[in-house]
Amino acid sequence: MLAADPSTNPPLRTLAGARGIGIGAAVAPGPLANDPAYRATLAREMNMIVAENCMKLHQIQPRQGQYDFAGADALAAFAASNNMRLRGHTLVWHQSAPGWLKDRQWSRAELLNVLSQHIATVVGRYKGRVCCWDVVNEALDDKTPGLRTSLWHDVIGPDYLDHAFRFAHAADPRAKLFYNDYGTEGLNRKSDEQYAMLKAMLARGVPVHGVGFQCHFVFDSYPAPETLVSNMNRFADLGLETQITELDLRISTPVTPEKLERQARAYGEIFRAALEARNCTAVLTWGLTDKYSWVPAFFKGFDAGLLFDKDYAPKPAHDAVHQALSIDADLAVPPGSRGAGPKL
Ligand code: 9MR
Repeated sequence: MLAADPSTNPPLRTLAGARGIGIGAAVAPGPLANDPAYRATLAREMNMIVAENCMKLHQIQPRQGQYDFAGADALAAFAASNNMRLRGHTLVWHQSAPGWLKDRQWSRAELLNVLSQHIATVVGRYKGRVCCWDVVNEALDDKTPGLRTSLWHDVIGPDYLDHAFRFAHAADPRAKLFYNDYGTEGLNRKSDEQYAMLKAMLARGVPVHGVGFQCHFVFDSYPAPETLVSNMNRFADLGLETQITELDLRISTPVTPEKLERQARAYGEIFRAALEARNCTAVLTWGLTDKYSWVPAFFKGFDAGLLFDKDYAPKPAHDAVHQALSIDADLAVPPGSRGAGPKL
C-alpha cells in the first residue's frame, strides 16, 4: 500500500521542492526507531522535520547541567541521511520547565545564566544542522495584552526574549531564529501584538529572523485564507520569514468521509495561502500520521488531524496538498525567491 499508491507520486517533497517551499512534519524518536513505515513515509514525503518534544528543555536537560541528546541526535541523523532540513523546537517555553527549574528560587543573574548555558549547549551542539530554531514559544498571553506570566518572564523580566535570541545567535550565527505562537494566524488582537513585539525587537537589533504560525485548527473553523496571506505578508514586510509550523486540522468524531473531504479542502486552502504569501518558507504538520497525533489525548472528541491515516494511507487531505503543490498557475512568488529556499 505504501509505495504503490499513485497519489503519492511524485511525493510531496518533490513538488514542494519545485515550488521553493519546505514541507515537513513533527517527529518523535520512538516511532522513528521502531516503526519502519513511519520512517519510510517521512523520508519519501517530507523535506523537513521538527522535534515534537525531544528538544524541549525538560527532555533535553532533565537535570541541571545534565543533557540527554539521544532523541535529538536521532532526529538530526535521520534528517542528514535523508537530505531533510531540521527545525529546532523549542528553547524557551513556559510549559517545559522541569522540577529542577521551577522548584526553587532564582535570582535574575542566576536564571540568565541558566538560559545562556542551556541555549549555548543545545544550539551549539546542533550548529549547522538545525536550519531554524523556535527560540521562544508562546510568550504572549491569550487573554490579556502583554507577555504571559512564566518563570522566565517573572524572574528575568520582559527582556528575556531579547536575551534568548542573542544567546542563540551567538551559538549559531547562521541558524534562522523564530518566534513561534498560536492564535496569531489571523488578523486579531494577539497577532497585532505579536507584530508590534517583533517590530520593536527588530528595531532594538535583536536577531530575530522569522515567525512561526502554529495553525492548530478545527477542520471547519479557521481563519480565511486571504486573512492568513495578509497577516503573513505584514510580517514579511518587516523583513521576517514566515512558516506554518504546527498545522493540523482536527475532526470531531465520528470521522466521516464528508468530514475528511471538508478537511481536504481546508488543507488545500491553507497550503495555497502559504504558497501565495510572499515569504513563507515552509509548512510543517504537527505529526505525520493520525497513529501518533497529540490530538485525541488533548481534545476529547477529536481525531484525524493529519495527512496520513493510522495505516499510513494518504488521506483526501494529502491529495489536496498534492494538488495545491502541483498547480501550475502563475504565483506571486516564483520558486527560489523565498527567504530560506530549501537547499534540496
Ligand atoms: O504535541 C506535543 C505533545 O506531545 C506534548 O505532550 C505537549 C507538551 O509538551 O506539547 C505538544 O506540542 C505543542 C508544541 O510544543 C507547542 N505548540 C502546541 C503543541 C500542541 O500542544
